[in-house]
Amino acid sequence: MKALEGVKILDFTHVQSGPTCTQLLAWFGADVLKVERPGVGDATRKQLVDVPGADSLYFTMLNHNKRSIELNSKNETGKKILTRLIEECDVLVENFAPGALDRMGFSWERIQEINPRIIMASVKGFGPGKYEDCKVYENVAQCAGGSASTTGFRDGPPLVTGAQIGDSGTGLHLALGIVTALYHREKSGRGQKVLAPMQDGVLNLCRVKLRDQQRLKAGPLKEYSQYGEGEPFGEATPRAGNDSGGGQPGRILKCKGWETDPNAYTYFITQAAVWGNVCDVIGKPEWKDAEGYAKPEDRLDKLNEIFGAIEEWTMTKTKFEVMDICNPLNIPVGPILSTKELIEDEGLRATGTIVDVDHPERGTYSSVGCPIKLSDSPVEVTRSPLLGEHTLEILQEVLGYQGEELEEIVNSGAVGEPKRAAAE
Ligand code: CAO
Repeated sequence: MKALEGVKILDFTHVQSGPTCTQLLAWFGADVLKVERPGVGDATRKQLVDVPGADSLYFTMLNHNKRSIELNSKNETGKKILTRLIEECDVLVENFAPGALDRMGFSWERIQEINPRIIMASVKGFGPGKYEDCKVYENVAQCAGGSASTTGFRDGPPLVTGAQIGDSGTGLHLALGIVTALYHREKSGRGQKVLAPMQDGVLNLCRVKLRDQQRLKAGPLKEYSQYGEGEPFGEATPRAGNDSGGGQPGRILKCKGWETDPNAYTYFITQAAVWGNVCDVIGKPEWKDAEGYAKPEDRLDKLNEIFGAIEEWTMTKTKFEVMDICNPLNIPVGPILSTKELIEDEGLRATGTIVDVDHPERGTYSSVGCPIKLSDSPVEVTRSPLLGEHTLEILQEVLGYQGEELEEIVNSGAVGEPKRAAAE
């Protein structure tokens, strides 16, 4: 039995943030019923298409283990079916633009009236306030949540990150809110509204940058490279390049092959506790006890020289050799792994974090599996549904429609053209 077996999710999500949340719930065993506009579906199905005619990787990689029902939630029959789905489901998850659900006629008050036990979980760009009505995408959230202003180099513009912290990060926050509300319902008997604004989610992930914002009042941030370089601090936490956030100096350094391989780099932390080991490894044993080098605070104005010397050594080794040499010495290092290396990684494949999935339209593709491992609820990744693949199944099995009533629904156009043929 899977952890969330028996939990039914009315999945009204689209694009990335909401779908990552419901995909996690599906992986943990929930029955996720993805409601999609007839004939159109989630817009990502046809975005960034690589195999003509097939659902895109954008869609397939965010919608595993779900069932798809085509439903026009704006016509009368569609609204009737949606009402039945709300009655049957434990959770409604949505990430429409602000107000879209109300415009369909399904306000939180109405939803509660239909099913007082239901949990309604929403991703929005911003929480209540002056921006609450804005539509928001990933990079907007990264910019509004403190990530962009603190990412990049001091002498360059703000940068967005490759990690989708606005979308997938908020999906994670929302999933936690949902399971917490499900746990609460066990005691209260009632559902509740769960809101995960993307700005707030990004800000939560930028917590240490707000720590530094407040530390500025006490003087310059000494662990930032700019302190050692004599550059003054402004009013806000600056962009820290590749400095590490925890107070131990760290940098990204070139490794053997960097001239041709854009990922032949390693992260290298000169942790104070293993300074002696660092000096030995790079062939500078004299720095261990030398005046101006022995104590961490004395090294702050020499970080460029020190990392320069370390880099002369790392450039003689591959990033993996650096790892093999430094790890046993407790020197924290990490190879910069490319997406190609990750997708081929045997270790990640063995744990199911990278999986191969078969798809009837596109053949086999690789995906990121479930990154969270429950010992008693293992995850089996199954392919994403085709548009409306389970419309009839859901109408019959979940909602109990049969005979004439089912025929009427199918003929009403509320559940999509192809299904009419299938029913006949
Ligand atoms: N049947 C009938 N109508 C449907 C439907 C269905 N099954 N599913 C959706 N619709 C309608 C909606 O009701 C809405 O209609 P109205 O505009 O008349 O209210 C319309 O389709 C468009 O929905 P939307 O406004 O959510 O979509 P959009 O493309 O205009 O905006 C996005 C997309 C992501 C910017 C917006 O949904 C949003 O801000 N969401 C919240 C934040 C978020 O999750 N952002 C990240 C997305 S991932 O990058």
